[in-house]
Amino acid sequence: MQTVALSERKVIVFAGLRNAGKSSLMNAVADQEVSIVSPVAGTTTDPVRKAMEMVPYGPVILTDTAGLDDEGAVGRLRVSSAQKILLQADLIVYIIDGSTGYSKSDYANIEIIKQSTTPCIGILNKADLPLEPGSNKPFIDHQISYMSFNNLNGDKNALVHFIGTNLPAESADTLLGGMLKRGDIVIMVVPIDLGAPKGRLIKPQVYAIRESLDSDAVVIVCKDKELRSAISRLNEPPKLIITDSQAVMRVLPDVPKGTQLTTFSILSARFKGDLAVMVEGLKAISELKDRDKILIAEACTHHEGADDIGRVKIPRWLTNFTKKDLQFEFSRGNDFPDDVGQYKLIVHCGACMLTQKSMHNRIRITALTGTPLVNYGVLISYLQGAMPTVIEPFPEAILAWNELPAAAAY
Ligand SMILES: Nc1nc2c(ncn2[C@@H]2O[C@H](COP(=O)(O)OP(=O)(O)OP(=O)(O)O)[C@@H](O)[C@H]2O)c(=O)[nH]1
Ligand code: SF4
Ligand SMILES: [Mg+2]
Repeated sequence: MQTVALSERKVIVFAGLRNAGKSSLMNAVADQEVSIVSPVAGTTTDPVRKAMEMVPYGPVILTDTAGLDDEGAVGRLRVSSAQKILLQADLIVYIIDGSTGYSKSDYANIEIIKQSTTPCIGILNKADLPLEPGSNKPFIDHQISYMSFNNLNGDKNALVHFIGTNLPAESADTLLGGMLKRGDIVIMVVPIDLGAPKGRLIKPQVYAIRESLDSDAVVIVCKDKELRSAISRLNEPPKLIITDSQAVMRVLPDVPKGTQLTTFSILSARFKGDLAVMVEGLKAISELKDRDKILIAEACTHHEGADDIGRVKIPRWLTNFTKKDLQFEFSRGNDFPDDVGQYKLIVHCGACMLTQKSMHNRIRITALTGTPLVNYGVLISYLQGAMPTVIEPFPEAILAWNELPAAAAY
């Protein structure tokens, strides 16, 4: 059976107040007891996730959350965690207990969700019980499409259909986004050094190979020291060379005239994030001062090697480049801080484990505070002097580069 990476699945989040029936609904969609259901308010504390194929709507991750009205010091932490999960949603299913009616807090939550960019649908739950008149008001007032349901004998197929048909359409974007056509030759440079994961390729490399094959392009994969020999055996120059960021300067002298060059990280910045925003973020580097705080954000946890890219190399390179006494802080996994405004620069990882939606939300939160954001690849190419060569295939990034102040554009 083909497995689908978690980051490629649509994230459906069940949200609402305590006891609304969020866990019961998630179980109804999953058709199994994934999350604990009980009459005790506040049963679900940490998010509960279930990956499934929602036939015929595609691969999804169902996510149950703590009630948005949880109380006390720990309760408030749960609410904050649930709110972070909402930011990652491709679709929010907001549940109101129709037997008790909506509360002010339901109304306010739906108002906030409606102002965000995340699609939301409603469920008026416990429809087997007498419904409180006007329970649907928050949905009606905010033009949220909703259905009534009950977990005792409600039609589960109708529930799945309602959710499935409201999932946002597949993003048309891909890593290579129309860069290749039939017969083009693309060379991928994949250094197999100590930093490379044992026995496998990283996700952007795998996706780039697959997308090139889908475009009927010819793919050659080699290490940096074999690049010159690979090119010399071709009858025509390759259309595109994609390299690991850390090998870009070794690759650059071998790139034939007329061949485009970019890096896997630049492609990820464009696919998962916003390449122009990240190029614009480079302007912060020439403005950094002693004791400025910089956040290095990694979207997953992994074992930290002695020369870890995020923990060790990037702080070292940035310090050497700026010659400033910078203060580095680190975040991992879901722990992206709320108060990003305190940082002079955010350096984000390639986000291969994040959904496009989650990364866009991080960019949006950061942009609201005016904090510059770059990713590892954009930063590394910049520090190595490979800009703007590696962004030349992307006009929106070149435009951003041309608008950088002179001090930042080398
Ligand atoms: N009558 C009726 N009871 C329901 C229905 N859905 C859920 N319940 C009951 O409502 C209570 C709360 O259900 P949960 O699914 O645990 O609610 P929740 O929103 O996950 O609650 P927390 O995890 O505490 O935030 C349980 O006793 C369920 O059996 C329904 O459609 N009809
Ligand atoms: S790029 Fe980010 S999400 Fe991907 S493996 Fe590295 S730290 Fe994890
Ligand atoms: Mg629950």
